[in-house]
Amino acid sequence: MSDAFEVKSDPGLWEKLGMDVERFSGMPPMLTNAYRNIFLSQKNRPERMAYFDDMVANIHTGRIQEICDAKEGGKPVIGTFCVYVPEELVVAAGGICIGLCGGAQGSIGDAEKILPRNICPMVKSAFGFKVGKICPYFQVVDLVYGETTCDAKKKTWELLDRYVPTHVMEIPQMKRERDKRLWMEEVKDFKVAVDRITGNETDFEAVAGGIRTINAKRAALQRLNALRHHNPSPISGRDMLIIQQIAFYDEPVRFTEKVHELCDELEKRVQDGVAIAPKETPRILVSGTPMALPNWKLHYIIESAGAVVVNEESCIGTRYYKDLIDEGSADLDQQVERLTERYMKIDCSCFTPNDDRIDQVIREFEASGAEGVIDYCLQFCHTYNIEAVKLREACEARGIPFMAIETDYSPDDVGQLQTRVEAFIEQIKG
Ligand code: BJ8
Repeated sequence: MSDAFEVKSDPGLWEKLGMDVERFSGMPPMLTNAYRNIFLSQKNRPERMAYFDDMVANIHTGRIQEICDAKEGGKPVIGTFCVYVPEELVVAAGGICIGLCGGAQGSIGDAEKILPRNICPMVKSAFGFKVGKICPYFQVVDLVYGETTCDAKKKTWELLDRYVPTHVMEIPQMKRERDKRLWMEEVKDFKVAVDRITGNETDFEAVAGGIRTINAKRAALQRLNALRHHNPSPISGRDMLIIQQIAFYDEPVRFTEKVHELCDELEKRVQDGVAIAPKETPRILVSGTPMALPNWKLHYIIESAGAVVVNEESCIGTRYYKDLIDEGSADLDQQVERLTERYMKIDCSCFTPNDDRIDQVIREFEASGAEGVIDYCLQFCHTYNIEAVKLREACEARGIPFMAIETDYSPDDVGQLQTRVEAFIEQIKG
């Protein structure tokens, strides 16, 4: 399988999208190599990972073509950078929601020609993808929806708007009643903006459909995450990570079906005692900032050091799917209200206070059978970095081994991280 795997190219399609084709042509071979080394080299992977491997192979071709076809059919295509943007409303309008956060080092240089260097790599990577014309997803969206979660993002949107129409939602920073009211108005405005693209107002039935579709997707991911919590784990952390990353660009109904098929296989593996690593393998919960595609750095380091990642408390992880929306609304107003309530449960560190997140990490630590917490913070993300202080205190008070790391996308600190992670795993082994 490993040698047969190839990330596909389609220069004709990329040309039509206005990309820098010559430069982008180097990307599929690089991704092919990385994917073979990091994912396909694993022994005893679940067979149903084949679908997700295929999604990676088609990341710059087949899936892009599907999105182009939908767009030609008048469906809105909206790019987002945060799990606060309510994708239910995009799906309700028949549209497609694509996560555009950047996880690659290759676009950072493009961004740094314009943006300051000392800001979050996720923001720089995404911005660089657009200005360098090296991301087909950025090229295909009708518009992007940013938010005011952190300073790096909210100020970058002002510049991004020069390259692609950029709307901004105001995310409150506290969770009082008045903040919830503000957020509800933002959700309503978002619905209007999406509907404006189609020219039709989405009604109660359509919104109910959007909520059902995305609830089903989140429920499938919950089922999958619960299955990997078995000890020994039937699936590796890096395979879980790639699935959670694909959740941000795949078609949601098909994705849900494929996640359930994988879950069926994992259930069988659990019954038969088939695992990705032996029972005594140290189990790590990773918490913190999201890991956008193709950021696999920390998972690869942890699992290469002989541990297994059993949970991601992250927006590309449980923060994305832990909460569903009540489907029993009587009318559109109630739907919007319930949608708003669900989104206000997201415990991003941009909020103050945000103690719910600390409690959530502890709950997930217990549910996953983890033996240590590695808190992952992208460089210059002040809110997660400072919140790590409280998380450390909560872990230490319970005798939970804890390590905080701050890193970016460059390979420069890999050796140092390997040494630290190996020492942490030794500590867990006692
Ligand atoms: S809800 S975590 S997706 S904001 S890591 S860009 S915060 S400096 S990504 Fe996030 Fe929404 Fe919160 Fe989730 Fe800024 Fe921090 Fe960078 Fe971040």
